[in-house]
Amino acid sequence: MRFLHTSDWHLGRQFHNISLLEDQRHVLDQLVDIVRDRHVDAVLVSGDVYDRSVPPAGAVSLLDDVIHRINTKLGVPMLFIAGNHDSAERLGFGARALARNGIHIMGQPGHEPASVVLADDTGEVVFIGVPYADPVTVRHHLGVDVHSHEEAMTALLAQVQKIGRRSVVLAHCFVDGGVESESERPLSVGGVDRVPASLFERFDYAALGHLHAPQSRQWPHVRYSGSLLKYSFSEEKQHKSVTLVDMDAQGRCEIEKIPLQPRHDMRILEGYFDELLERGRRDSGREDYLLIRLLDTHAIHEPMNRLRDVYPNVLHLERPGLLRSGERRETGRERLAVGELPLFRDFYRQMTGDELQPEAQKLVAGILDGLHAGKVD
Ligand SMILES: [Mn+2]
Repeated sequence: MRFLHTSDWHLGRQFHNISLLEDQRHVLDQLVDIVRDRHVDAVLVSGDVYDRSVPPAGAVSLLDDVIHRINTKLGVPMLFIAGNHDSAERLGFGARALARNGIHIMGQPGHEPASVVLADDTGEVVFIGVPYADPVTVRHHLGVDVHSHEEAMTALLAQVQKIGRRSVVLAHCFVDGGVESESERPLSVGGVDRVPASLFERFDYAALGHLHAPQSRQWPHVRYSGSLLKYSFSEEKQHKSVTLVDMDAQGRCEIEKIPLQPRHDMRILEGYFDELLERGRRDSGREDYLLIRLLDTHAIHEPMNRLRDVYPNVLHLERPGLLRSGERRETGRERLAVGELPLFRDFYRQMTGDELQPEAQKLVAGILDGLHAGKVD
């Protein structure tokens, strides 16, 4: 049995007010190619299919298109569970009807976890779907007294009795010790959202979702595929991929990470303004989504617009050079290392090409004093 483990598509996500839909389409095209070229038997999506409980229309059409290409055209079954970003009810629309065509959407926690049996020439594999559910929801659905995510997941998995054949579990949760990224929405406040990896040991493969960095926990078969794209600058150094799993007749898994090539990479650039403008003219990744950290200690007029002349997708600008070091708690003006008069001198120089003369400096200093004393409007 060969299946493709993916998760955290987050269709419809915005990043710094930019829609990532075309970036998502770009990697999903690659995913469809992988399914076809590698003769995949099933595609798994372990939650956070959409970014929001009410996804934008474009995200719904994109999912519809991907399902059409993978399932209708290539005839490959797809299995989905809901993540903490999905609305279980909305994701689950038409699930019973779609299941007849090999689209298995396991949105809501039931009395027993939903399961799907797929077979190949070495026998059957049961896929068990444990959609995201917080302790309150599990209490409600199962009538058990659980308070932590660990107790909730334990209760859900306790419903899975003897399996007696090869098994794969799909779950959306935070396994203890996992590496976090900034783009994950915490499942609860205060760290009680962790579940131990040992809960998944007895399955032949655990296809996990929630953490956006690809990683395995404790055993190679308890694994996060990671998100389709980088969804925060904290993921700058990650390599996004989908996980191809080859399961043999005994349930042993061979794992291959297949990299995805983003339409725009996400990078952090650090340096001096003039140097970055210069570098940008030769940079083949000019179109990447960038966070730029300027080290200059003087004020620069309209740095964002000027940087965007060479790097059109600068999404965020930081000016550590203008901030006092080691005083991170201060906010706004208090944090500026450079006084107002020197800032104005920098501005004047950039606007006129001349230095502000001593006489004019005195005038500006007087106005600034007046402002601080509340005498000038
Ligand atoms: Mn996610």
